[in-house]
Amino acid sequence: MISRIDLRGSLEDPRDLLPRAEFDVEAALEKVRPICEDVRHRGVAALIEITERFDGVTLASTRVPEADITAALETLDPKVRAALEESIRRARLVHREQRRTDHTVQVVPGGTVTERWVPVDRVGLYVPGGLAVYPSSVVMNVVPAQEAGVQGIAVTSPPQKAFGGSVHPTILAACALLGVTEVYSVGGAQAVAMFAYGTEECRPVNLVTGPGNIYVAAAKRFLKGRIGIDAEAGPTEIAILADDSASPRDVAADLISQAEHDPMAASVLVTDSLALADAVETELKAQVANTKHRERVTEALAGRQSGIVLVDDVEQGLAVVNAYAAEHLEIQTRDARAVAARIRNAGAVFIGPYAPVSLGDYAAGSNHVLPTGGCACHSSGLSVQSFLRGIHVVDYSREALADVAAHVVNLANAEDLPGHGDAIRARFDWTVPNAS
Ligand code: HSO
Ligand code: ZN
Repeated sequence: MISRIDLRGSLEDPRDLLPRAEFDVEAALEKVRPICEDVRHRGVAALIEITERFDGVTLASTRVPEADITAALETLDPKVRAALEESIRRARLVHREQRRTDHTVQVVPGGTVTERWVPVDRVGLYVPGGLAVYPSSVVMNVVPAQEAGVQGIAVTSPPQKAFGGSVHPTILAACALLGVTEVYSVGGAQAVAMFAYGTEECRPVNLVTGPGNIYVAAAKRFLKGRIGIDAEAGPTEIAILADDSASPRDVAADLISQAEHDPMAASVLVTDSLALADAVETELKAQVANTKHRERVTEALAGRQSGIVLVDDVEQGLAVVNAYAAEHLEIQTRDARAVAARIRNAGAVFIGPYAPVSLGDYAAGSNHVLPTGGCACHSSGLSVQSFLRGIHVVDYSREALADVAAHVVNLANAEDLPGHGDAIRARFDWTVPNAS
């Protein structure tokens, strides 16, 4: 059901010993390039043809009528509506606080540099379809964009055959709750191309965010530069660092919860307790048999990307999880807060027995669009900051420039760029010496 990796006594770098799922974005690029080019040159006509081919849906228009978005909210199950509203409220609470304020530093009297935070003008948010429906991802993309002050927000999601070729009504309802009125029923690489190049029906955007399949990731890689991107999201991952104080039932349930996303999802338990490892395996067998998506859960747990890693102690466990840099990391040990404080690499950390990843997926207030595939060692999850640019604003008086003029001229000459120095000297009637 799940393999074991015994690192007890091992002095090797754990990075080489922890397998990850194959997620070859480079290989998918080949397929994605002609799709992007086609959308670039033929716009909506290309999108309609590609959608017919891949989704088996004939679109009259790529844009979802605003009336359909409002109607979806009217028919939304009140329980789901209340849950989405709570999820939005909590996410807003957290994300509102992330907004950085402009900051001015006085470098010298009369000379200041201000960092001014400005939202991008227009963003395209990708909400995956595929094996599940993700209204929660609408929340996780839209809330930080709105809190950043982004004016133009467009959402796209794959068309669903079961819903007349439109976007899933729960996704539309989530858009309605958030006040998003621009929604497209386009998925895959073609959706990213639509956002990047623009079409007759969709103005181009500056930034595309949100997780998707490998073709979405490949299109992001291909179009990066023309557009900004958040990350190339890969299959989801959960790592749990646990000792013998953890509940095998809860640990197993959490491993299954993320395996449920995708046969390629990774569920990794790192523990110094053989008893816990054995008990979790027993629990997994029992719980997987009763879980709805047991086929893909079994495939994910049995895959080479998942496993139970045995370590000597929590100390070695910390080294392992820091090397792995999981998208989601749960700490289920004694003194979990102190252990969590020593985590350096993770998309999000969940402390103790009552902070499972599914809480973060829906309603902790944190964001669930997080770095996968080890990218947590250099990148962060989605936040308000993802939608802002910091612009340096330089404001110097004549006196402040005079004060530093000779240094600029000398550095310019040292770089053999005397024109740079002359731009300073001209302002002082060439009186600043041009010593070389
Ligand atoms: N665990 C996923 C997010 C999600 N889970 C959405 C349920 N719905 C990636 O962080
Ligand atoms: Zn999840």
